[in-house]
This record gives sequence, structure tokens and C-alpha cells, in this order.
Amino acid sequence: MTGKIDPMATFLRDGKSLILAYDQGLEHGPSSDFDNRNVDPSFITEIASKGGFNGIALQKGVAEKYYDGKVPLIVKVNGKSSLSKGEPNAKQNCSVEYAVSLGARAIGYTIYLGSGYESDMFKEFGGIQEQAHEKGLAAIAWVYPRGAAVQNDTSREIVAYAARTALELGADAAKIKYTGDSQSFAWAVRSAGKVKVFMSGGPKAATDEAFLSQVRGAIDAGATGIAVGRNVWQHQDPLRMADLMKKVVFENLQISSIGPTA
Ligand code: FBP
Repeated sequence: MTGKIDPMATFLRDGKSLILAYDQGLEHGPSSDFDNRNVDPSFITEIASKGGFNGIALQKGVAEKYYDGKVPLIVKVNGKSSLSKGEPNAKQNCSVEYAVSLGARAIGYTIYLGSGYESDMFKEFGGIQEQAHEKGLAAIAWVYPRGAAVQNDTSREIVAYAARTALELGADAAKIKYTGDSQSFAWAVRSAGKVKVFMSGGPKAATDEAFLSQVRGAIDAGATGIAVGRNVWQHQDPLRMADLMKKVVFENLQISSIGPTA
């Protein structure tokens, strides 16, 4: 993108970024992830703005009814439920044009790398990426290696493959799983080249320290930021968690200096 405006710029502060993900209602369903509090999308949009997030990722329906315009919007334009079995596939459910009408500054799209349907997703993402760039939007790829061919979706090699796929397919940013340690994650960041790498959060960690250590490791590895859901909005004090994450991402806070956490 030399000489052009970086479409990710709107999601960055000092070159770093914290994105709040809330598409789990479709991906996992309300029974596994949600409680009486976080089942309400208004609770999440409030965390996004009060917590100082640099972006929020929503599916089209939630964006239509709840997006308040306070934090830059990523509309996720594909998704699947946890009920479908077999090789994973997720087709486009919202046009780039419609996402723009909802206020999107970026398009989000999941690619299941290694799935028997990966070429369908590669093709669909290719069209979406071109349309997004024509309109000045960023294209963010959630690249999740998955399916019978994938033995270990967090190994150094496979996570780097996910990151590289994002580069090869023209994504501006890649949301990928953490490998478990900073050194191996650094290989994924290196493999992504100029693609901005975001660590995906995963299920809520047992302790705040455990999760924040992953955040620290990803940032130390050269990641641009974190795109996280459950570790924030399942937290009993989401704004406190957001605050700690901001300190790690933007202020270089070391985990050893964090006091007892909730
Ligand atoms: P979490 O931080 O809650 O893991 O959210 C990140 C995310 O990528 C969501 O955007 C998505 O809904 C979910 O993970 C998909 O999880 P998976 O496919 O691994 O079950």
C-alpha cells in the first residue's frame, strides 16, 4: 500500500490497536458464551466506547440494531454456527456496500485454512478484498486453520501459515490464534510481512494474569494488537480488563508489575 492511505489507520493508536469482537452469538450461540449481562449487545457497545477500544467487530444484524457510531466498525460478512458439522465453510452473508451503509470502516471475513472448502473462501475473500479497497475500507481476515487436515491449529508452523495466507490473499490485517509463546508467534508476525497481526483472544483464561501474559507475548512478538471478545465481556469487570490490556499494548506494561487482579 506504499504511497496510499493505510485503510487500517482508523483502527490504530500509535501504531497499535485493541479490537472488541462480538460475533460469538452466531459462531457459538448464546448458551455457551453468554449470560444475562453480555447477551445484550448494548452492554458490549458500551464496553467498546468506555473501554477505549479502537474498533468493534459485529455481524450485520447486530450492527444494524445496536451500533452507536462511537468506535470504528468492522462488519463481519461471513460466519457459521457451531451446529454445522464436517469441513468448515462460511459464506458471505452481507455485501460490502451494505456494510458501508452500516458505517463499516473495515470488512471482516473468516477463512478456514485447510478446510475442504478453503478455495471457496479464498475466492470469496478475493472479491470482498477488492471491493473493500475500492471503497477505502480495510479487509481483515480471521484465518483459522481447521478441518480434518489440521492436526494442531496453534502450532508454530500452522499459525505462521495462517498469517502468510493473509498476506498472499491481500488482507490488511490478520486475526490469528496465539501459538502459546512469544518466540514462536514472532515467526507468524514475520511471515505476515506488512499485514498487521492481531492475536485472537480465545476462551476466557483461568486468571487475568494468564490472559495478559498472552497479550504481552503477542505484542513482544511484533503484533499490532489484540482482537478479543470473551476475555473482556465475560470478565466480571470488563473495563478493568480493558484498562490492563491497554497498559500492556500501549504502555509496555510488564505482567510482573500487575498487582492482584480480579
Ligand atoms: P474470542 O476472543 O472470544 O475468542 O473472540 C475471537 C473470535 O475470533 C470471534 O471473533 C469469533 O466469534 C470466535 O473467536 C470464533 O471462535 P472459534 O471459531 O475458535 O470457536
